[in-house]
Amino acid sequence: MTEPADDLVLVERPVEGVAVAILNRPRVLNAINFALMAELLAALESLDQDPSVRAIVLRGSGERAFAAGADIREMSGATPVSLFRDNPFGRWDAIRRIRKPIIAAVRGFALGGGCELAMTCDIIVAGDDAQFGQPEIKLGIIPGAGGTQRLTRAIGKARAMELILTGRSISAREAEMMGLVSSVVPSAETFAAALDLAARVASMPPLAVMAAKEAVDRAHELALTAGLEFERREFYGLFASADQKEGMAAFIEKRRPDWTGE
Ligand code: CO8
Repeated sequence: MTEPADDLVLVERPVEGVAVAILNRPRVLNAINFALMAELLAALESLDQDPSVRAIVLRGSGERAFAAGADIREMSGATPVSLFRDNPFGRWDAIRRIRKPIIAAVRGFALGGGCELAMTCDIIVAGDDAQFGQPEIKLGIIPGAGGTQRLTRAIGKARAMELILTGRSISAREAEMMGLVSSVVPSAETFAAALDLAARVASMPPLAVMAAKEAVDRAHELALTAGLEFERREFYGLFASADQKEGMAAFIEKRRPDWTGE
């Protein structure tokens, strides 16, 4: 099912358990304006509530870009007052709270806010034509939606500092070598590879998937002892689920498990 073509975000359901959200401003390389971000958040929150969705793929429309950043034309008119009053970046915090895994399928440019959006996802699958970067410095600003924090955590201080201070973009291969992306595939296969990965995640028990996402996310935020405690509580908690009983029974009985999400 595809929404009307003038939507800024399209939602499709190509395979069972997986939803695809598509940034749909191809003429401006899917530049992220405030309205697109509002639509994206609404779409993701709705998919997060839908029990038939177990994993989400996020991609750009067209072949040239995932997203070439915040919409510079729109952003150029912002003032500290308008930004503080409207708090458009507050939506980024809400995306972080989506509990289902989101896989970014990146072809072409993922720059500025586009790179930040990809990094807000849980896994990045890159086409070999992908370019990642935080070029904000060339506009007289700095990354504002997590770039200084997430890129540093992903690739380390020295490399993040170099990229953010110079605005240099990196290729998909460099991004893979630095640990920013989980895999690089031929560009034409990017979406299919992300979809395949999402389908594999969607075939796993959904409570355990959400718990695992939460626990891995905590690794970025908590000291080791607190993170280990969090993991242990999630682990213990899953023993209250029907899927834990089913998963272990299926192993012992040498059959495929039938997950209920309960
Ligand atoms: N904003 C608005 N329009 C854009 C953007 C953008 N970020 N990127 C591309 N476009 C438009 C171009 O203006 C052009 O439109 P038109 O045909 O009307 O002139 C069209 O897309 C095609 O782009 P180009 O002709 O420039 O294509 P090229 O192949 O020559 O170049 C590039 C591609 C290298 C990607 C080039 O377009 C570029 O440098 N774009 C800007 C990249 C950039 O600086 N991004 C960072 C923006 S700042 C930011 O993201 C801050 C994040 C803050 C938080 C996020 C909040 C949402």
